[in-house]
Amino acid sequence: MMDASNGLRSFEETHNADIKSFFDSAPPLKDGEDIKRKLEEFLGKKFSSSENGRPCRVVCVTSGGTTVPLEQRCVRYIDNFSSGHRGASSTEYFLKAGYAVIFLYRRGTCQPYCRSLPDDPMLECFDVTDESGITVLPKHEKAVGAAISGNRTAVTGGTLLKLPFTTIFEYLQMLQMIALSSRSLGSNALFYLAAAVSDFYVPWESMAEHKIQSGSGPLDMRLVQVPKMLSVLRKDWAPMAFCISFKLETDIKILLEKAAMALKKYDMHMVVANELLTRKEEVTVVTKSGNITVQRDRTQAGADVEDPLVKFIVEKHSDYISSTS
Ligand code: 9Z3
Repeated sequence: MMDASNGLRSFEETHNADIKSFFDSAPPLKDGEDIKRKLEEFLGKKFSSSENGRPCRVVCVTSGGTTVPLEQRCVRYIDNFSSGHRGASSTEYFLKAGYAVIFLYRRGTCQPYCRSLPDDPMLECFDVTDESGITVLPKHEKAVGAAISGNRTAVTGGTLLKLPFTTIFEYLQMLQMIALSSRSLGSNALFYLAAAVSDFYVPWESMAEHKIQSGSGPLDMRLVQVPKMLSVLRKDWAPMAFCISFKLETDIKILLEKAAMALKKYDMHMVVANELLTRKEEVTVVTKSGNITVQRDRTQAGADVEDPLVKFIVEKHSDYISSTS
């Protein structure tokens, strides 16, 4: 739609058009129907259950980085550093706090309850016995036991739903699906957007179909900006949900300023600001009423910054629920 007064499109109209064109041209999710069914089943249980008379709270934790394919039959893609540690550990703390968690994670990144396992657990934690059976090596017994039982209790208990993505196209379509399905939870829904989302992408229709050939000299490629979905998540997809986004910078001097801008621009309830090198030690939670620095407990070996961070968020989410009911 055009602005009748000067024939120019407003910022909002352009933004909405960018979002529409992103979704219209994205390759449809291969297992979209299956994901929808899993979500409905998972959330269906949450609507009907309430603990201690309190309606069930559901958090969508996003985790790991999105890829940007360079070819439709993808051989090469742009990626980012995110390990998924933040999302996986936060998921454990949200489950501990009584939340049901939709863990939207990048395939192959860190998983809840598996953080104390070595890189290749199958090969490093197990051994073959004389009778051709498999045994857990004593030094890994505790970690393997905790991983299996933690994961099983949450998944089979119906409090953890894991949904994997790889590309930016999959991630944003799945986020939209989750947000729309969780609308009816109102303020009991929480979005904790820790995934490192690509800022630029190659639109599907302008992407080479086949593997780009190396013989054709230097590669010129136009990447366009990924439309920011945070404002549409807040305004349209799940307007009652409590929304927390993350801001990552490598230059500490601009971090808080950028986080404050995101808070305002996308109308987030909180923005968690973190710097690449210190992200496991401390974060700053930026809110409309001020900034709070959260640090991991350095007196305790192996303590996570996500422990006090999630406790703080749960408290603020409770205040929000009370203020909206
Ligand atoms: C974060 O800032 C996360 O805390 C990290 C976690 C990705 C740094 P790891 O996975 O690291 O534990 O290795 N995530 C958000 C980054 C992001 O893409 N934010 C967007 C932006 O900065 C806003 S949605 O523009």
